[in-house]
Amino acid sequence: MVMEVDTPGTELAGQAGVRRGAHRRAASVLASSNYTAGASLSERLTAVARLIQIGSSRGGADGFSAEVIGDAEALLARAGERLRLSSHHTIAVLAGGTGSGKSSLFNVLAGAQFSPAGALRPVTRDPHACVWGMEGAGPLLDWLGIESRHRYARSSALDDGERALTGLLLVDLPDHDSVLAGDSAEVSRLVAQADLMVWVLDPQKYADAAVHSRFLVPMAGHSSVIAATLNQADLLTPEQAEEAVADLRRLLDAEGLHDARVVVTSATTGAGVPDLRKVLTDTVIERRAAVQRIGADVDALAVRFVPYAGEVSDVLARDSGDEDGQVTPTVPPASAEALTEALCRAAGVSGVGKALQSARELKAVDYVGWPVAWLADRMLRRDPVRKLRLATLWEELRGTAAGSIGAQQSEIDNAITMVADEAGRGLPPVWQASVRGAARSRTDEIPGALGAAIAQSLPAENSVAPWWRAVAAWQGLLLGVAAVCVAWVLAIVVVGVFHASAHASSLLSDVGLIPWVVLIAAAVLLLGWLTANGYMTVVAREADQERELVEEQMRAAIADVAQQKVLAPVEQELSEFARFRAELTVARAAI
Ligand SMILES: Nc1nc2c(ncn2[C@@H]2O[C@H](COP(=O)(O)OP(=O)(O)OP(=O)(O)O)[C@@H](O)[C@H]2O)c(=O)[nH]1
Ligand SMILES: [Mg+2]
Repeated sequence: MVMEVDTPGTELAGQAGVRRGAHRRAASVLASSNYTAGASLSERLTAVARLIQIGSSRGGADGFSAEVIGDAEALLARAGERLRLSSHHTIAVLAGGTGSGKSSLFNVLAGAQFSPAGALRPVTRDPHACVWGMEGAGPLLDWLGIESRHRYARSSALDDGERALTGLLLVDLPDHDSVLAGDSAEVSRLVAQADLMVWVLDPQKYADAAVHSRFLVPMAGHSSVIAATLNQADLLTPEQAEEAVADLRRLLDAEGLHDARVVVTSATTGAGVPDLRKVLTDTVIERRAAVQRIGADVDALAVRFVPYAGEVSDVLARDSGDEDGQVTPTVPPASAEALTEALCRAAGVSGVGKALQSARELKAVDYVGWPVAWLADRMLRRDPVRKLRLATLWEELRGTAAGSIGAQQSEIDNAITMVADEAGRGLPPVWQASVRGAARSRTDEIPGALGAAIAQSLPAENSVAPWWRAVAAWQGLLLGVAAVCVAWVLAIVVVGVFHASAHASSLLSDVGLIPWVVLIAAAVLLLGWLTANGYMTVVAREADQERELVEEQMRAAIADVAQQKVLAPVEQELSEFARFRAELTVARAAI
């Protein structure tokens, strides 16, 4: 039977509350498959594989339970093998306590005394199998580990009633009591490998807590792969049998096994055996038991992943978030900004900016400054100090760029911790831990990256602006004029006092010129001072603008460092979390 797929009006398209994304993907798989439930199952198994992949790289004390991951891997392996092996066969096991009549029923169904039954307990030590339609069953029997001498076939002489059972692989198991006595591995394995579990219960022990808690309860939700037969009914009066069945039904319902079929049989008289045969026939004809069984296992397993996905209600919330009902947590912008700020502080951005500004101003003084002032500086031996200051400033700048910010490591650490805490807020502990890990994954690279960020933003050298040179020429000219004036005055004084030359030009002998010349000199020097002051203001403003610009560039480069070294790994982890939830939703969403 092929179910119609995702067309308006079909049950699938109309189903409310199932993820649309899952629908679409499931639909595309369904469209290419003959097995409706199988296709859905394969998508769910793929999701389980992704859950394993996500979970296994996040183990450890705070991480995913190794047991859950291991069980998931075992389930995948088992499902893969079962689906790869004959899909034409349905594996049904007869399980239950010793003496309940498993072997007797097996023989009645098989129509021959294949598996010895008896009064000595326990009788059946090895599983026996009977196959209706042997073709292709060999590998399946190998997989189940049934010994050749315990394999029987009903391939010939199938009458009409038997033909309906073609494809059945019925297994008579050892009792589950010896399971509890320690010989458990084989029965547990076979119960896990079965597509349909038929629990053979006797009137005395049908409420056996061991069977219920160990085998039945974990299958709640997929009770279609479970049937129970109350055997030895010939030992009960009809009323007693009715009462026992009602009681068993109540028990199964309380365990969530509403769909588990219950029949009443007697292997001795054959009463009820046709009902049991019908349960088997229905299952075989449907050919979905294998798929349903694995689906039940995926259900049980997926629930164990839920604690790693946060609130169950969130996982199932389909009305919020994006189209697929998934919410991808993000790093709060305020935390990202705080991180950039902290990295800027750690890298000393404002210090670098100020140093650059000072270096510029100090350098400009040589060109734009008032020559008299720096002459005075030089004479007062202040100049070397300034030069030295300039050199060290530039070295400091380059030093910062080379990444010498080790002293600020704690500030970086604190900022990263804050980002990780904010980004992981409200997430399950395993993801909080992994977000923290992701945030720290590239911490070692940060100091170097900060240095590089600063280096790339800084000008290559403490260069000289062309206009500084023009001003320097102008200042030189003014200084020259002032010097000429001083020389002139000196000349007049010399000529006047020593009458050095009677023929001296009036320009050199006219004492009356001195005040004028002094005035010119003063004016020129004043002009130089004003020029220096004016242009130094311009230099200061330009240096300030450059500082702002460079700081902005440094901030941008450092924001990039924050993004690459901290935020990107965190965002990657958050999207892994979202992916985990999406995969879990698929794993849990049976069609
Ligand atoms: N009265 C009655 N006795 C039954 C019935 N089914 C089985 N017995 C008897 O119960 C005893 C045990 O039957 P088995 O079929 O060997 O039981 P089993 O569940 O296979 O037991 P183990 O192999 O030990 O796990 C045998 O003596 C059977 O004859 C039944 O429906 N009615
Ligand atoms: Mg037996």
